[in-house]
Amino acid sequence: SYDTIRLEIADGVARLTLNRPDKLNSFTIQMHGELRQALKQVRQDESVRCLLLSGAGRAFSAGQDLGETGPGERPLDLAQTLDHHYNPLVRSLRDLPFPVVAAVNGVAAGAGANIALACDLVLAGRSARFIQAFSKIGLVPDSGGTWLLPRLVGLQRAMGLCLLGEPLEAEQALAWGLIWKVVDDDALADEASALAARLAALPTVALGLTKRALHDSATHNLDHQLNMERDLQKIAARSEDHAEGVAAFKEKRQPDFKGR
Ligand code: T3D
Repeated sequence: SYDTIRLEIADGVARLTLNRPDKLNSFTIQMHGELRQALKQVRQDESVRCLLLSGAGRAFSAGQDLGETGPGERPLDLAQTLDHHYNPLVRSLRDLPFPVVAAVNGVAAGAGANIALACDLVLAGRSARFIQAFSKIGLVPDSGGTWLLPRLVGLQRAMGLCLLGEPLEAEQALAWGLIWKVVDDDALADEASALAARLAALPTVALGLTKRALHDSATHNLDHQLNMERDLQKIAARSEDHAEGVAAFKEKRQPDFKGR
């Protein structure tokens, strides 16, 4: 079991909760270590068909724990922090072969914002705020923010968010296409669980490949992407769930997908 996170796996859904509510679920080295372990566990568990990431208490995450090292003791080489902790975390969320949902239950600041956005679908409570807090402390947005934000909201809005570091309210984030859906705060847990359960009942192989194709499209031209679709379709077509989907269609019944 873990100290700084919680992990529960049931009915095809892995629920991973950042659990340092007193410090707004900010990231420490210990939390990064536990997240690495948990994500490895989730990846190896063949029953898992969706990951749901959320935060305990009133925040999703306030990013790096700025108190972890005292003033003047901050590691001078933040490249190491990114190489060892944040970048592998973003990559492992991206590389999971099934959908990852973020339920943003409150403020998501700094790396906390960009890790939420690195998930495949982002659901937010109405009082959630997204803050590219980096500029306020003389840092550059990290955890993929400078790559993802221009793609999600366009260069001008990305620029404003990153340079000014002001909070973006959930409704505005939705209007700008940063996130999938906003729900009332007290409905977030149920809505997020329902979405995760729904995703976990879909054909997981196809969803995992779809996620990969959409994420990789950002760096491909059309020819490259057409070839990728061909290669992934070949894999999807060999899945049991494809056969089940077609059989269910022909028999006019609901499919029973197994995630294989
Ligand atoms: O190592 C590296 O730096 C590399 C990686 C960098 C990636 C990053 O994420 S850099 C960005 C780091 N994050 C921030 O700069 C955000 C700092 N926090 C805030 O701006 C505000 O706390 C929030 C806007 C997130 C929330 O504001 P509010 O008013 O709702 O809450 P609060 O009162 O500020 O915070 C509540 C408590 O959480 C408070 O502790 P206390 O006084 O009750 O004991 C506060 O100090 C603590 N807290 C909040 N954020 C952090 C934190 N403690 C440590 N680190 C934090 N990031």
